[in-house]
Amino acid sequence: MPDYSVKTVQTKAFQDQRPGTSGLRKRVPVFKQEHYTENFVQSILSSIPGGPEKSTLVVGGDGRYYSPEVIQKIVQIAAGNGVSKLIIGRDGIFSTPAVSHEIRARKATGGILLTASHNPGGPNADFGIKYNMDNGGPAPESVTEAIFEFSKTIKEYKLVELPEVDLSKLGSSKSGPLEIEVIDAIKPYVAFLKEIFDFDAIKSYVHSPEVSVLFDGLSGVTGPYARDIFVNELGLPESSIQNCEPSPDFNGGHPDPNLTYAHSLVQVVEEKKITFGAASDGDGDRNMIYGAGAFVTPSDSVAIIADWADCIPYFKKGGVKGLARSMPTSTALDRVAKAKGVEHFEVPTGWKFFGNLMDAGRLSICGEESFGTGSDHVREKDGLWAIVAWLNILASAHDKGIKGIKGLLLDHYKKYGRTFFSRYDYEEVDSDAAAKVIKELESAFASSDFVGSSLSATSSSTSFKVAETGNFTYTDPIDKSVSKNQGLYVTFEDGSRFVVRLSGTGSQGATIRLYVEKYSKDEAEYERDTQEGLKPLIEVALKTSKLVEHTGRKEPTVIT
Ligand code: VG1
Ligand code: CO
Repeated sequence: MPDYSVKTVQTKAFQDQRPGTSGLRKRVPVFKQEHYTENFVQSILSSIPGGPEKSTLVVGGDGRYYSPEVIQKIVQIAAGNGVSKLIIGRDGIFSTPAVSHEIRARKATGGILLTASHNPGGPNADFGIKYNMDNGGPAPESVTEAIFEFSKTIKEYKLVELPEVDLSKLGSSKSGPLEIEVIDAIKPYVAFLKEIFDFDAIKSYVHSPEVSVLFDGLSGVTGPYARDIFVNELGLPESSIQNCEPSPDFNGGHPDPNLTYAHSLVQVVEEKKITFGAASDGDGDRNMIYGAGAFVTPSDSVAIIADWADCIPYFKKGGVKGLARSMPTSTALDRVAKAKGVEHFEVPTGWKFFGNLMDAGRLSICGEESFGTGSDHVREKDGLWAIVAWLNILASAHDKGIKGIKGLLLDHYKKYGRTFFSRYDYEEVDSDAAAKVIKELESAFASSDFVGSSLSATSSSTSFKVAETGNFTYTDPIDKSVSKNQGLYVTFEDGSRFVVRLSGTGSQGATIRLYVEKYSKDEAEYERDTQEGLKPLIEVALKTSKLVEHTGRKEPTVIT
């Protein structure tokens, strides 16, 4: 008889296991330290509201380097903590939105997601672990803080020594006290998308002669999902998808769908004049929409999806209850909410802040400027959902004589005006230098004559009059929890603004994010280059924060 008794392992606590914007993200060698991963898994299980006993957890991730080993650890520690059942994606492959859906569909207690999202993978790159709740959404701050508190003083963890689980074999089995079900994580999710969208309309649209499609999985988790959607369901050729084999190190790439990192997509789209190109990130929750000569900013994307929601069966049936965006995301969505007469919300950065509003039936569609778009069909942002939503909308627009991505963008600008938006990222900046930038702005805000003063850009003889400044604080309208220090903002009298905040997902040093936004109702600007349109504002933001002086960085690492 094998020994299935629970063993208690003595450990030492680590002080650096505070989950960030989206889970705990560190370099693989950090997670490989003795007890490090086990401590964090135990801290998660011990922080599950209601306890881990008799729980059912969904487990999976983007298949990045070190995932198989961590899944085996989770199996043992789950068994040691009285978890009843684990539902695991075959080979550990499970996109973040599909985990969210599975938790909801199976009424599971929660889920453990193994991903560092768009961060590179590999032996010296990033790994990540995050916990999602029974609503399918990322744990709220109250739970992530409980996990952190537990991790700081943990003295022991519990496990049952079990034989290695074969993750390639579908089906249920008993592993000691634990039931394990290895499932096909692709099919239920794709079936769900087919309920949400009008696949017949999409199918006829993508087969019309002037339309061509290219999806790039960036060697992340969405590859098998995309093959099922584009090739099997929509009947497109294999050549309509690329980089669709999940790879533990994303084939040496950076699985972040933006113009810088998704160059494999951008290049082919431009070369072949593809009308609809799209990509998603490592774990499948982000998306980029990009056709030949037409890039959609994520802030515009969510506004357009909201504006056209009626052509999507899911919203035709259930209606659009409310709209929301993260604070740094452009205000394009607010104008749609106003036109539609629905509530709109501004929440801090991070998807966890949308969940309560959705659960309360007050939010249907939301987005973040960081290539995150989604709805209340799950409780995570959802890359493939957004991509299929765009196809559904383009099909409907096509019938109304609006052609392609560019046609849709111009139509939107004519109706609402255009919001120019850009984000400058300064990655792996020295932490002290980053702190100085924040201090610089805080002291500017503290001076009594800053509001009302004019900040001028020498490059274009434009000046901006400061209307309001602050450090964003959010009070959740549902549970009244308060989140402070969510980003410094300066709003100008013409409605432009800039925002500065520090990233909560980086794994090394500090990353400064600078967000700039300008609104225009001048038709002459609708086809203007974004960076050109924002130049004076960027100059003013850099001058006010003394960012170049403090960090020594003349240029950002990435511009989106
Ligand atoms: C970034 C983005 C944020 C997003 C988060 C997780 O966070 O700015 O909008 O929700 O990543 O996305 P931060 O704290 O680094 O700015 V993902 O695709 O990594 O789950
Ligand atoms: Co992601």
